[in-house]
Amino acid sequence: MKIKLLLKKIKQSKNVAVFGHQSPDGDCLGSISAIYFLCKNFNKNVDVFIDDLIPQKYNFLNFDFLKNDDVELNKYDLLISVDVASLKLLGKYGNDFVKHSNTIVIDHHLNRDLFGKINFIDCTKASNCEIVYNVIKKSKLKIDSNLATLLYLGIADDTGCFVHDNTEYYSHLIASELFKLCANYKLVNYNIFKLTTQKTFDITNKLNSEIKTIEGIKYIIITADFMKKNNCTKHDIGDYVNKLVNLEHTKIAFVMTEKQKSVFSISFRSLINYDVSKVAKIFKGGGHKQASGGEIKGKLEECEKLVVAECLKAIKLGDSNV
Ligand SMILES: [Mn+2]
Repeated sequence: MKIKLLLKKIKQSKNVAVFGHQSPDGDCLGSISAIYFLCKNFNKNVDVFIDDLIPQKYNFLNFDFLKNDDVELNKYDLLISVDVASLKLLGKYGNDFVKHSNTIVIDHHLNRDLFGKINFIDCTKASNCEIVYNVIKKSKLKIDSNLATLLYLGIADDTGCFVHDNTEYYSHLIASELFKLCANYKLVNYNIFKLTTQKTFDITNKLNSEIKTIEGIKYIIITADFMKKNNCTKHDIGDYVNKLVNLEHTKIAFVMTEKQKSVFSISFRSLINYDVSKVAKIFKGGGHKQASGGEIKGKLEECEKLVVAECLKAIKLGDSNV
């Protein structure tokens, strides 16, 4: 029923704007592309916005249609956000998005803001691309090999190539459908899960010596100074936090990165018993139980203390539930 309503809303509109989240990942890029092609197929004028640059590792696919310019959102009669857990992640588009009268949010995150006029949420899905796949199937848009590859990218990225605990039967089922539709899974798997740049390789070694341990927490703090000294960006840091959480004796891992003076973004990961989506929520973020992100402002030492304290609480809670 809800898919029908979504398709009807798109059909009824003329000019559609689609939005993804800052720090776009494969799921965001896959979902946003699929909705873009869907709108095109319905002969809509459609623009796609992300208030950020696309990480280099996704350059093996074509996202030329993405824009990040300042734009008057009132010229669109329908706004759709995909894979965006919190309004903040829409960046500069957030304010206008909430003010607009015709908005749809398509998402799969558990702890999230309901900032759309219509919220089309399915938290049982490991990736947003699984939801979008169902939408595309209902729409009768033919899934060609390019679209199959993009949808596969989303599922693979959000499930860590089917090894994260969010991976369900359903993720495999749709992936196998996409294989049948000639998704170029080898290209995706190589570029996302195997390939490492020399820079990331070198930075990883440096970061290894910066790891701090407090009880079951392992974390690193990446200051602007460190980034400058090593001439690196957040993209070069890559998915370091995913490796950190798998270091033995770790229950929760986080990476705190200074993105502006006294403003830190935090990526959290956890083992199955520990809920970092709640921790992220305390720091104005959101995400999944085992993978989430937030932000904190203030003096480094104080921020560090606060984040560690919340992680310790989450560990205590998780331990008591075992
Ligand atoms: Mn996602």
